[in-house]
Amino acid sequence: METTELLQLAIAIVVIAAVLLLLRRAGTKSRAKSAAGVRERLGVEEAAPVKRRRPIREKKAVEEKAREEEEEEEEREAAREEAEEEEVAADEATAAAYKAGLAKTRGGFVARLGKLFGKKKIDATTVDELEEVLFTADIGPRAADRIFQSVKKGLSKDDLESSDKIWKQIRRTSKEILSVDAKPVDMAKKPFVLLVLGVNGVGKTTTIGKLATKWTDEGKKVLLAAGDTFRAAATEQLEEWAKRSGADIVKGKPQGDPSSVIFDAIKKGNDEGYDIVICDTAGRLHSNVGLMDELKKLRRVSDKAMTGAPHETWMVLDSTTGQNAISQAKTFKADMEITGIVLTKLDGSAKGGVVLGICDELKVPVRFIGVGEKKEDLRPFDAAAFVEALFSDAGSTDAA
Ligand SMILES: Nc1nc2c(ncn2[C@@H]2O[C@H](COP(=O)(O)OP(=O)(O)O)[C@@H](O)[C@H]2O)c(=O)[nH]1
Ligand SMILES: [Mg+2]
Repeated sequence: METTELLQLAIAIVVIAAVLLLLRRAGTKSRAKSAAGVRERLGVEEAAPVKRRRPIREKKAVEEKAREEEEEEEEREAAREEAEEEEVAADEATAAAYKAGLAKTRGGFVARLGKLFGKKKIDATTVDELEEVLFTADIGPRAADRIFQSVKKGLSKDDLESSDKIWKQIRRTSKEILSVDAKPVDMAKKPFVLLVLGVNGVGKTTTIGKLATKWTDEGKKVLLAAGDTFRAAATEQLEEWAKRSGADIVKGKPQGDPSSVIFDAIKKGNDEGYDIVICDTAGRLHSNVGLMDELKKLRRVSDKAMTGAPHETWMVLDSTTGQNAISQAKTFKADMEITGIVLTKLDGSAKGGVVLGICDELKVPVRFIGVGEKKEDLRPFDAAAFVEALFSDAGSTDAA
């Protein structure tokens, strides 16, 4: 073949290829057009291509999820608010119980202080009178002096002219005195063994009954040990509390050995999976040397029944006895390890300020306060709530 022929052939091929290409393109376009035409005629919208359908579904799912999360967050918020309201209500109940329990004490030395600072002009004689009121207030001489010095030395001359400033200082120092540095009660041991002691009639058995009620209500398995075998009535009284609270009890023979009752109770507590064993004890007068020996023996026997027991030893003090309660606590503490104080009968006492003296002189934490004879009349001690309630009628109520 000649070159010209070859060239012509090549051109023809290119032209044919170009024509074929053009024809294919036109075909696709007209197919699309006809489909659009049919849709148009039928009045239907073009369905979203498969590729685009998924993002919309995903978008919807994301929106749905966001809405669900928002609703969940709203629910959580509502629950939080409810819990906070309950907390406030619980605090209000505590504050009310403290306030009622300290009414008589407020009528005592706090009212006298109120009269002092209610005067139009506070001057040097007011400060002298403050000293007198504090020292005769059943709060113990050390606590009285500490509060007095904090006012006299801690405030400037100008501040001393303001009753609000003086009240604030009294509040602040009282709270400092009451905030005894102590480890919180560790009830993790099983059983947790609590020994309760104190002189006759201070409220040991009643306090044990209230504690048993509180702890059984919390779902704990509680066992009481009737360690006061000197008086038959004491065991009956504890039995009554056991029945009322749903706790179990280990009793001894009348006039029997208290340490054998406590030994048996701790053993039973250990063997039968009790959470708490509370041991009641007899409390003849603290001047009775025999009692101290007896109590020391109880501690030794407890440790034999379960190494490390008792885990806490609480002394019960009757606030109506005022400074006598401080001297009782001092005598006991000289001989025994005391890890906590329960101060009873605040409701009937004008001498509730004694708790200041107890905390200041003994440096033992007050664990609970008794504000009545009923099972619910036992409150965990709270220094801030105590100070608030004690001085609630007086001057500025700003927290110290
Ligand atoms: N008003 C009041 N009375 C209490 C309180 N605690 C105990 N009592 C009463 O004090 C009396 C002696 O209590 P009790 O538990 O038998 O003292 P115990 O001898 O130490 O065991 C009883 O009449 C109790 O009802 C309290 O917090 N407030
Ligand atoms: Mg008793």
